[in-house]
Amino acid sequence: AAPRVNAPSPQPVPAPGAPPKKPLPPLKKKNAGKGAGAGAAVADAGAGAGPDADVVGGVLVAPRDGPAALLDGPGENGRPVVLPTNMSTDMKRLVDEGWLKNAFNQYASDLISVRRKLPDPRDAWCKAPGRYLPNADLPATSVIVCFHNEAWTVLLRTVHSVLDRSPPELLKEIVLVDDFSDMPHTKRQLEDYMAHYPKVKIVRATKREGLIRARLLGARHATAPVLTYLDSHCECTTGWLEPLLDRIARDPHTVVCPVIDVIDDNTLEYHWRDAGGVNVGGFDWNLQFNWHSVPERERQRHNNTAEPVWSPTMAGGLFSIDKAFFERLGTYDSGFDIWGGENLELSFKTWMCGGTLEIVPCSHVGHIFRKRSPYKWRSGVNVLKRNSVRLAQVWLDDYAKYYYQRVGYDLGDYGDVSARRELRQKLGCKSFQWYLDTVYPELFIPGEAVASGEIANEWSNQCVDSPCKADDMHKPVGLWPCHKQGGNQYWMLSKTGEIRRDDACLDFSGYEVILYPCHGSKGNQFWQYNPKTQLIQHGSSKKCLAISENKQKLLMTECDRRKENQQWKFANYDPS
Ligand code: UD2
Ligand code: MN
Repeated sequence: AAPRVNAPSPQPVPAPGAPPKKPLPPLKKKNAGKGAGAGAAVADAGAGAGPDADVVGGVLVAPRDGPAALLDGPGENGRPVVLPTNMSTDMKRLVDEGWLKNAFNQYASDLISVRRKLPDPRDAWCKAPGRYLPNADLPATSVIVCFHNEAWTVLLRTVHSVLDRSPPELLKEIVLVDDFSDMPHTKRQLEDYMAHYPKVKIVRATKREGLIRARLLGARHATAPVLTYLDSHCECTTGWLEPLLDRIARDPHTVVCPVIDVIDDNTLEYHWRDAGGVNVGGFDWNLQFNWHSVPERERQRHNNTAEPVWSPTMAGGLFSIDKAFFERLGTYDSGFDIWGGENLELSFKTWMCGGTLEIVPCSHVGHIFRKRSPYKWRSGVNVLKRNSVRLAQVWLDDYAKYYYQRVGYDLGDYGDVSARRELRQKLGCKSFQWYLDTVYPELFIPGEAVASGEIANEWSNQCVDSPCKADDMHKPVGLWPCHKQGGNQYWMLSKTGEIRRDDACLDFSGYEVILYPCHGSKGNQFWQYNPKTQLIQHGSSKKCLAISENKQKLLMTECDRRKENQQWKFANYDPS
């Protein structure tokens, strides 16, 4: 089950078996003139792959050049597909089935050409003559796409967008790695279809490997000097590849990511952000990836917002890397299972072992972000935690403890990491301290906190509780029976008086206590804890944090040290 939104969770985050979803960076819609559905294609069920599609060997093959009829088809130019509200029961059933299997609107996707046109989201800076080395001087790449039970049209659209929008001399091959799918179309039908595209190789895992080992399998079949990884629900836009390869040609220690645009999970609309809105990657002490705006010190290194920017981490799915450099870095930890953590592993070691990680605003690739994971994970193991513990054990040095605090110091069985430690040793990589100081100085370090752990009210046995996801921002903070497992009940009191977890701060502006991104200027986010009276007093309002009579709600009230509903134990208080 997906983690609940807006409700406090009794479990420490991340919830086992369900990948916490990345908060999406705020979007700027650029396709003009589109209010509620205006300009959207209202598709009818008969649209299919278009009138001019060829049938080859019983399989629909997309036409070579988008015929005029397709230019205005559903979803063309990245427009949204809006299904009619008065669907027949049969259609509704199909739509529901599509959502169930894929966690996106497969029905809508099936109406869109697998070779639809997209807007060109590039900044003018990107198109200046001579901006990149000539193609003849760029390395060719193998594009590796791993999938486990991907929807047919979505997978094809990924492949076609690569074939159609990559200069042939730069695209050596597409390696499709089937991670032991069982959807019928992933078998013979896929082979028959791809037989018409000689650049596409299909590699099959003989058991479920998970995306990390599937990517390694793909790399073993790749023959180009550069590897480019994409998820199986992507669409590449015009000119996406050259700016990536250009960076690697200039320095093969540079690992590059395109800007990841959002393909709407419901309408498949292509949303893109301009160069000024580009974000870079970070992480929090749950070892979860997150997005940030480009920090000031990085902005100052550039004359134009379209220039490649340094990023502390990558989202994980979409990047290019020099194959030899990837191998020198020891590729991925093959002990990582199914999903998660590999993005931070590669990010940390790229920086710590002599490379650079960049986001290239001239390269845009769309991705369908899903709100839940549609496929099966391993049962009985918290795969993500296991991966994260391996990551922490090898790369975080003394900082690993901040992650362990979050999981209540319960590391579980994480296998053997000695070979990965030797690798780090052998490569002579820098310390995590160096990484934090040099690459990610913005990160809040829990060690600088005055108090940390749960904020418990003994009278009610309730603790302050929130998953602190992007969805929880600007909403009231919750309560939940204290569970002593960290996670959603792990808070820190910073030296400057914030009560925070990572980038989320307790904030009071006169109505309710809400979560708000930390702004660092005290005001509504300034709290004082008195361990003697156990009062938590708010700076600007002078009110105190309390629990309602029915023990269900947090509220702010006139301070009174005799009232049990205002007394809090903030764990590990140490003002020194
Ligand atoms: C993000 C990344 C994803 C990966 C993940 C962390 C982006 C846009 N996406 O999550 O690439 O780095 O974070 O691990 O940056 N797959 C398999 N076998 C499996 C599970 C997944 O082949 O057992 C495939 C899946 O079909 C997809 C890819 O791996 O093509 C990534 O999986 P996802 O789309 O569920 O991950 P996502 O985008 O939530
Ligand atoms: Mn994905």
